[in-house]
Amino acid sequence: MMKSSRLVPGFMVCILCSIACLNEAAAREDTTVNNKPTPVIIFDTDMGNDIDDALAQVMALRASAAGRIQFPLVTSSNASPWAVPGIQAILKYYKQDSVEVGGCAATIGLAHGAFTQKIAEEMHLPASEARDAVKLLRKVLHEQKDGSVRVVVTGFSTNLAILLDTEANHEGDAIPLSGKDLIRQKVEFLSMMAGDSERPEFTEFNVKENIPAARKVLAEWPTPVYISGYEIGSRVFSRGDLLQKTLLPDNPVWVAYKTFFQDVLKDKKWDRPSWDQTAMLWALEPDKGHFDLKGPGTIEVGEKGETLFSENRPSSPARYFLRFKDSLPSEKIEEILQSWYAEPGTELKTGG
Ligand SMILES: [Ca+2]
Repeated sequence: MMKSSRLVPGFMVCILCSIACLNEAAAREDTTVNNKPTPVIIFDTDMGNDIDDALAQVMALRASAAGRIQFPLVTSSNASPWAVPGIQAILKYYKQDSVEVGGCAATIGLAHGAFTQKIAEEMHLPASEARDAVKLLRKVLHEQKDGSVRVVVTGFSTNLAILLDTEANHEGDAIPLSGKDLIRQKVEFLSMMAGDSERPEFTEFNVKENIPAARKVLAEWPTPVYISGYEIGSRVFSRGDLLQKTLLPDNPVWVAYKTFFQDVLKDKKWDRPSWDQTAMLWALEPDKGHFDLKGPGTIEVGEKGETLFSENRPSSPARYFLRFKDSLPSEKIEEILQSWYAEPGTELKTGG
């Protein structure tokens, strides 16, 4: 059952002001800054295993709709046949179904499809066995301006590890660069939800489900890598009662959110950590100072999937863990994230 408590009106006003500020800021930032190309977000997600991926996708869609980024591609690391149509259902609702979607290149790791199947079927989208994520990653990277792409991975590193190993003219694609050279040329940085910077012995889910892939990406990815560890997202919550007021009832993200809590978690408290959204926030606004950084350094993946940070042996390029700033504790990050989710017009649902 949905919680019946209502928001404090002042808090709601604050959120709605934040939404307005976000839209105004988007308009201001629409123009190219410092002659740098508009950032391009490529989102690689295990959509279907947890609900935070869906909210991270909403953030990219809203930034794209405001002209702040380009958003040409989502790839799945969840091998469920419902992952791709689930992602497409959200794109369709947000009227951005020209975004390409690639299916997981290998069947590795947990592949839940509970909420993705529901939202796909409601949108009359069929299951998909496509395994074309790496093919699409190469094609879309090749099409972008040099240094413009920010890759956000909020699931397993499966697709990115395979991409790293591709040769020039992979499967006859006529792209004259290896995967590693393509990344080096096109990608500004990688933002990952993975690991834990406070508990080196902890084996975080995204790493544990494909340890060799995470190890390969952290060792070989030829750009800076920023990691939002378990300890960041687990202190920042998405709130069911707030989402119910700020997402329209037919929004597949809201349908997915309800389905996840009712059918998967079977939990009556509809609040969930924001692991994936914090990684997306960093990719969307790296210059806004939302987080401090631990690093640069090396992050190695241990035998059981531990993420071992070493500041004394800096790698080139650098790896960083995000850290909370004293001036922006988890509650403040939570407010910032909520301002990204709310649909225009949802103030009508709040009753003032
Ligand atoms: Ca995820």
